[in-house]
Amino acid sequence: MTMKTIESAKFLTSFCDTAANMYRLGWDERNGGNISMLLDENEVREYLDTTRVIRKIPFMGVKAASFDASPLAGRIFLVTGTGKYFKNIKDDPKGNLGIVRISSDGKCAELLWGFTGSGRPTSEFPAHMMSHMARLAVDPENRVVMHSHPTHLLAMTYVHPLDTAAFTHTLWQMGTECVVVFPEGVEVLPWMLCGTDEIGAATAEKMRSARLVVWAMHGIYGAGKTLDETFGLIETAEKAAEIYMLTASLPRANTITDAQLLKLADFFSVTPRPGILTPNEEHQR
Ligand code: 2HA
Ligand code: ZN
Repeated sequence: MTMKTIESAKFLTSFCDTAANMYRLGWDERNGGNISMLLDENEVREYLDTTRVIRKIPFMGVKAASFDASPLAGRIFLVTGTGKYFKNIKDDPKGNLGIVRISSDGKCAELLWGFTGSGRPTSEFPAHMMSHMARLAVDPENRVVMHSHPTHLLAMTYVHPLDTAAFTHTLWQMGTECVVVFPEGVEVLPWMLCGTDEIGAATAEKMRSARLVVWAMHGIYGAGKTLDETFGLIETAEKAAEIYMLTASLPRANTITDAQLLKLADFFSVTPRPGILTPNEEHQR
């Protein structure tokens, strides 16, 4: 049986297009950011002999005792490489991306395609795998985890209180669609050392209640069913943060009130995260 060339696979071309868009928007300077996407095994088999493992790659930055990817054993992911630049992904997918399967003992990644030379998955692979496990537990259709450094969200973490309720409330106020796009709000983590299983576990814990997790003074994690959903979530939060940064130092003459945000949620049939909006309150925060 002749196989189709993987470079033409929709899952690969849309992944490359998404990375190119993220780069274009300035979210992924140098080797900043990383994406992982759960693939459908039957679809992968149209392009690859999945019995052929190129090499086995141990997970980096994790303590074997506290990191267990075995719930994902056998699952196949398309993932960006460590040290690779988003700028270069579209022109050289095979050198910058890899398709890996989580080994049956959950201890390493089996390379099926890509990472030419000695490439390996992103340093944030533990955070990605833990986030996939957390999201799959609440949404079996979740496939994408995405990390990047969107400029205005990052700026906002330097000047805005970092608690989840206050951060969410401000973002919801900064654009009419925000409460509809991410009604569960955004979770916020304090600054932590990246690339470790500690930040991975903390991110995954927050991912149980939200698809967006802000890493203070670093960036954001997003999760969703598709590349478009996940990209769109980050894009919407980033746009709101941009409006905030454009207006935070100016006297606020107008705002969207809590009553109006509740009206929006009601009209679009979404349930805003409890504890953030106060009916009848004219928030001018
Ligand atoms: O992959 O963004 O957080 C580079 C990063 C690490
Ligand atoms: Zn980062």
